[in-house]
Amino acid sequence: MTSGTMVDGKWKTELIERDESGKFNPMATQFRDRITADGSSGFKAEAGRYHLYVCLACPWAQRTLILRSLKGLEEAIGVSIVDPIMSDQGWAFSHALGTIPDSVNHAQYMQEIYLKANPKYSGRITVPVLWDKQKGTIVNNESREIIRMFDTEFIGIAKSNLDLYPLALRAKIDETIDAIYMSINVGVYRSGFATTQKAYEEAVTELFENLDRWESVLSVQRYLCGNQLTEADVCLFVTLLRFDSVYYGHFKCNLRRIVDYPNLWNYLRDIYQYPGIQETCNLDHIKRGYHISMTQINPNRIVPKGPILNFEERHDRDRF
Ligand SMILES: N[C@@H](CCC(=O)N[C@@H](CS)C(=O)NCC(=O)O)C(=O)O
Repeated sequence: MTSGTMVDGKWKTELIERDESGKFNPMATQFRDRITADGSSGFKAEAGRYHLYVCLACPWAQRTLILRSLKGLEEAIGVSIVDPIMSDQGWAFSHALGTIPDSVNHAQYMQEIYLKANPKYSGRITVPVLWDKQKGTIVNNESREIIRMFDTEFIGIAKSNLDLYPLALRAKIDETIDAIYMSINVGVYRSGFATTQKAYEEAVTELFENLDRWESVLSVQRYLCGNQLTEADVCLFVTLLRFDSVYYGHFKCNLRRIVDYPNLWNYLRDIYQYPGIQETCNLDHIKRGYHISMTQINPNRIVPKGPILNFEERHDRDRF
């Protein structure tokens, strides 16, 4: 990957993290503050105060865009979209189709945002990033926590009262997000980034065991935690959306495609067709982002033409 890492505020180009057995292990993110409805955390939920930095190719970033859309937070929380092709300085802003330049910090590269928050920052320069315009710093760069804040803290600001973390299901939702994280959401990266046969086979086996398991859960209920859409579905959806177009070929996650799983494939289309979600999906950025940016996996940077998929085809999930 033409990617790099910050070390004490200096950009170093190097390979993505792997341990000595060839396994990929994502680094923990470092900005972990919380926005709260009452402001007790120092970051009060307010319209116009926060800004979101995303990449449309990135599944983690898409989670936050989906919550922003489903909750009706578009006017309250601004957004900038980086170029899907990573530059030799990491994520960059451009004027390419589907991008939105940085109207808040007027940065050229995402690394500038991290350095504004901490001039001595060491770590990866990732999206999504939630920026506080008032304090001039990063609130949080962990998608799972950002979606929770959007879902539960923007009371009276969010235009929709859709609740994706309902009280009665909270434990189940957290458990489900945990269960799909390493095995599926990171599992596809663990397969694709593995540098030994053993690490790859372990990851791909665990990935498909888990897809099989959720295929069976989805044969008796509409969504992962029952018959209502929750944050857990958003977390799985972003991986399923990219699966057949990117992870199947590029990351060698090729025991089966999502279209081969009747329940997962219908479930994927059900969520895609849920009002507000389709607008956050950009298959062009997704395909070019992965295939062009990850040159250690795809050195000639050729972007596959297919597969032909129709996410708008009628689904059968209203049977529940
Ligand atoms: N744990 C983070 C992961 C974010 C992440 O890894 N984003 C990727 C894009 S898909 C990224 O920005 N990678 C750049 C890099 O690692 O250099 C989250 O869920 O928000």
